Amino acid sequence: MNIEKILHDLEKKNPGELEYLQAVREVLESIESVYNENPQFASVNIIDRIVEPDRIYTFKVSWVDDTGKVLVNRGYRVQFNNAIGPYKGGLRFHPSVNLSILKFLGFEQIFKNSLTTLPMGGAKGGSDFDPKGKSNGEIMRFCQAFMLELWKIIGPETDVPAGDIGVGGREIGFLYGMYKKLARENSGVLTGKGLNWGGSLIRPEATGFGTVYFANEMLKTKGESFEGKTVALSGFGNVAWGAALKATELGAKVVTISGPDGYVYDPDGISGEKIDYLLELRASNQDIVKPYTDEFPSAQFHPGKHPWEVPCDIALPCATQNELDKQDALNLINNNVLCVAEGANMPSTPEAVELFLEHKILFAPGKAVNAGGVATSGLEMSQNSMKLCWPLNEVDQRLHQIMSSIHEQCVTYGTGPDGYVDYVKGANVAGFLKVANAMLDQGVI
Ligand code: NDP
Ligand code: 2IT
Repeated sequence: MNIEKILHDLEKKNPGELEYLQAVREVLESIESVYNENPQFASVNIIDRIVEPDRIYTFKVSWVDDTGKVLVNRGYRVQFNNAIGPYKGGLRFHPSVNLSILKFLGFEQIFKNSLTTLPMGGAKGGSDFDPKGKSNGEIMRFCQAFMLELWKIIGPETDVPAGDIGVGGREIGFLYGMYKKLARENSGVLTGKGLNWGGSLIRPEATGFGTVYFANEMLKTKGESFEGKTVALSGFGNVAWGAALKATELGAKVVTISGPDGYVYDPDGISGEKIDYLLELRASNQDIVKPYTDEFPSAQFHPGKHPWEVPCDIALPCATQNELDKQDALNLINNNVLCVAEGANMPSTPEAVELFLEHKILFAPGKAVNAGGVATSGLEMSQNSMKLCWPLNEVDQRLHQIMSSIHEQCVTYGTGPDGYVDYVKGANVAGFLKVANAMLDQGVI
């Protein structure tokens, strides 16, 4: 495999799609040797076929704001690969959304979903719509207008979207309501649904809980645990919230959260009523940083800074792509970080990842660490198909098992001669092999 040639050709075909090219490079570098050792893959050109999405839909979303103004956004769905199951992946509503970001997320989702052990293909979608500051009515009308197009290309056995940045339980409700009306069916077509209408217990917490379960498996390899550890988190959305809850439950102290404008450091720990307060702020669409530091004087706000300068044992980046750069990685390493586990998708830049691996830090990538979210979506799909609802411990136990299995797969394919586990390689190789073999079985289609 000639990685530089493949990337050069891809760049020519997809100019300026930096995040997509970054995600492809990482996977190709990890799988190079296993690909070369298995000539059957090259014989049917798996590489060119796996880096190209099956299809990309873009559509216009017209909607009316509260003042009567008519606005237009762009909607997308990237159906990347369905070799092992129906397309599956979240929807992101954020002004930064573009095709490069959705292609990187859809590409990552192929391997992540493969690792979950469940039959799900890879996809991603969303819009450049900015939910910040919008009223409930505006969010509802936007979601309905978005679904007016999306419903034509999704279905419980074809493509099953869910949430991501800017899309949580409320948005899934509005999207599902409109889908149901248009398609005239009550099926499991979206995951992350409300508990009263087909949702699964633990799905809201699953990505954050799974992140901590995975990090705990990593720590166990060094005879360590969360007990008594200091945790730095970024973001304070769906993923960071679940991670903060579980890390605290396991005896750690979470000392940071962050937003695009800086981070909050609370040396007393962010737990209990503080987390409830943060949730209230988020639900009311308010900025969380200023009110939090007003309410809890022990906390300090560090404008324009990343939380990775705070000394911690465990770092869980849970906000967005490329939020942890080379300097951040150096800060963490100099402060003797024990474990870095990515709750977000691709939050560490390639230079940061290289440093973690070079310094043999316990480091694992998003596609392994945060797979608990989509895995629990898969469990929601199973419950919908069976038309029943599993109790909380059944879902939690299955989530636990899945996270342990993903950890095992990473160890199997990522352990080097000196015993250091390269989780990036492990996750990419394990995720790739299953999908590539499925493509091989199914012929050139
Ligand atoms: P949310 O919208 O719930 O939260 C996102 C958080 O990240 C918010 O606190 C937001 O701050 C912060 N944030 C957004 N952009 C930036 C930025 N440029 N710099 C710093 N902080 C930022 O999203 P999720 O928690 O669902 O998603 C977070 C990450 O986890 C994403 O990478 C997503 O792809 C990934 N993920 C999500 C899963 C899920 O099930 N939801 C599953 C697996 C991965 P503010 O609100 O102030 O803008
Ligand atoms: O990035 C992700 O894995 C998600 N946003 C969750 C996808 C899903 O289908 O639950």
